[in-house]
Amino acid sequence: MRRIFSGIQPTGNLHLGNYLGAIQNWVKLQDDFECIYCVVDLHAITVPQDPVELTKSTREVAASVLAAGINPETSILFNQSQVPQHAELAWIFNCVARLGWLNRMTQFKEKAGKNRENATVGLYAYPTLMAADILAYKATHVPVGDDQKQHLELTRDIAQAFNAMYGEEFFPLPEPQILGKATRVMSLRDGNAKMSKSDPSEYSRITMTDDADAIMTKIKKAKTDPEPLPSEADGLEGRPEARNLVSIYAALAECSVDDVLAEYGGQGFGVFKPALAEVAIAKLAPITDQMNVYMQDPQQIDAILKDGAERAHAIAQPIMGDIRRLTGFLGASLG
Ligand code: AQP
Repeated sequence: MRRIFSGIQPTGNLHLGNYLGAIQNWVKLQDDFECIYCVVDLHAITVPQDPVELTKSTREVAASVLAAGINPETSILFNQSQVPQHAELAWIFNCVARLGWLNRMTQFKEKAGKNRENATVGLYAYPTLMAADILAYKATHVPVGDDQKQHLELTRDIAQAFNAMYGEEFFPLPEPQILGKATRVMSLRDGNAKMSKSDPSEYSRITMTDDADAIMTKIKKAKTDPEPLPSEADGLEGRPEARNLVSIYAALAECSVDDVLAEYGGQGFGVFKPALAEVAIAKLAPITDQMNVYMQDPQQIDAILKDGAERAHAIAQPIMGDIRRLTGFLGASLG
């Protein structure tokens, strides 16, 4: 059996990195896999959230995913907190994972920053919840951006440790699927930093709600160096901003970096940036329009998420029943 699970946080407007690193691949995988896609609101509250904004972002993220082409009839789309097995299994995994394993997680170090003592316990335990998200469905494949690779390795470690503790090959070891030409889209302001929803600069990212003017302005303002583009990919070495823009172009146009450089090698950014903006607008504008249609009907979004949650629950509940028995918990869960 091949089952996909992947999630996305409702922590603000989705950006081009989320689209190219995750959602574009989610859409393609629908043809070949049973797919479960989740708006991970339990993950979102690992950092402070305004409750009204969280509800709004949950609907917005669901609308973006639907607008990008997720079919809620063939795939399952829901928000995490509606299915209690995620939190229940995360607790069990908190009692399997070791402090030493979590201490190695680079995302916690980056997000906690210098004020580590003030970070929530939830932010620290984020990877055990992510392991629970995936393994509550015994998912076999997990499409993610490159930034989540380490968490996926931890998920495999947890699955293996659980299987060893309880003497059974209960969980599959899920495979990361790091797909596409832009597995790590970088900030438009700094070619060494990941494009991220939480970057304070609006100009660091293109969001799924940006209109054509905003996309053009942000790309024109993107940081670059004064050299023209090289004709070969080797020439992008040591030029992180140029590499990022060329990779974004290749991912959007669904061609190779070599193809992009064959066309634009020798040209300056004065020519390349408007061309990139046109490709981005052509790709994103129809999605943004469709997203706005969904956003005008929040009840429809809520109904899709509820239906998805019921179907997700129907898969997770019996698996959780088996986990409870293996663990030695008396009685059935009410959740
Ligand atoms: N810059 C990126 N390039 C490629 N893929 C990316 N993803 C995120 N940023 C990039 C992928 O998008 C999926 C959902 O990510 P997420 O929202 O769950 O969390 P995140 O990785 O923490 O994203 P952000 O934008 O950095 O959010 P904040 O700022 O709120 O923490 C994942 O598959 C991820 O790999």
